[in-house]
Amino acid sequence: MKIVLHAAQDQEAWIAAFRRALPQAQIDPWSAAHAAQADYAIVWKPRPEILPAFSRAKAVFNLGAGIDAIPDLGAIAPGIPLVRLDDAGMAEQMIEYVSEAALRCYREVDAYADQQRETRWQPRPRRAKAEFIAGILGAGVLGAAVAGALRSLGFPVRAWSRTRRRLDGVEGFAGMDELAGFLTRTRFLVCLLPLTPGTTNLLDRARLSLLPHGACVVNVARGGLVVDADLVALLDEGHLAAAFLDVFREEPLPPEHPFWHHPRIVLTPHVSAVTLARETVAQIVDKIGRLEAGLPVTGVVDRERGY
Ligand code: NDP
Ligand code: OXD
Repeated sequence: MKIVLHAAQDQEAWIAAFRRALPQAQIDPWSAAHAAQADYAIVWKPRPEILPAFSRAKAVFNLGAGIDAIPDLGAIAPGIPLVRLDDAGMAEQMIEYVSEAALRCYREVDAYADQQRETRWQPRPRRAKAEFIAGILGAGVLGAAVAGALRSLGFPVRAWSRTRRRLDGVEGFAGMDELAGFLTRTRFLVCLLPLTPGTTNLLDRARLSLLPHGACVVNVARGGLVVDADLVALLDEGHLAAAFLDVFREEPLPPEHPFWHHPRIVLTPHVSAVTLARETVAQIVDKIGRLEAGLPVTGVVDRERGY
């Protein structure tokens, strides 16, 4: 079996890890000649000329959950499935990241930190948990996992998706018609949508303004989902209390970007859920085994929907 791997980062380490897991396979870095012979392709942030060369591959695997870094989905021949990571250890990491942010907002950790700086002893009124409604944009692999975790912390949870999802104990909202209703009562908003033409700039001033006064926003999906200037304006005006941002339109975030020094923004460098080598290699190897056996695999991207 011939596999070609092209990764914008850590390519040598990925090749070594797949060689260890599949010693019988020939695994090479991309070249036009290797690609033309490849049974499988494994890519991360491929350059545009890479993908059309996989003319006889049985599948192209993406070393991540989001496929927005693939410049042109049409560049992969129509009969070749594009398979993304589903979970592969990322759900647990997302749960940790979002739960920390939720508890930090709900328990007003930052307000107490301000009081400590002012040497001020002032218990704040206990907030009603029933009013701290968490809303997840996206009810897929990661959104559903985060929704379940926030439920088990005792928060009321709602989730918005393209098609209606039925998740245990979670109020479901679907489609553009129900987005305003979803946002108006959400005090803690988590964005876990893929970046597609249908979701780009979704969280603009008009939509973020629908959140109740004092709401917190977490973006762990992609920077292009949020209009940066609108988010900053609503934080400055006090409509939003805080934002937790892990993803940005441009990464690394340029040093002059206002997010860096905003007092109400907590910023991390795209680490909320990293691609874990062991879990990722195991998942892709398992899927190759299934495809070789003629069995279906999960995580096949629907190119029409774009995710
Ligand atoms: P899934 O494909 O499993 O879930 C996507 C969800 O978004 C689905 O519920 C889908 O609806 C919903 N959705 C898509 N388009 C729309 C739309 N136009 N309107 C309403 N809902 C929509 O993806 P994952 O949960 O695995 O991952 C989500 C995203 O998280 C990834 O695409 C990636 O960008 C990001 N990510 C970020 C990481 C990080 O480190 N920061 C790590 C991993 C992922 P439906 O259920 O109807 O299909
Ligand atoms: C992903 C990511 O999409 O790392 O997997 O952001």
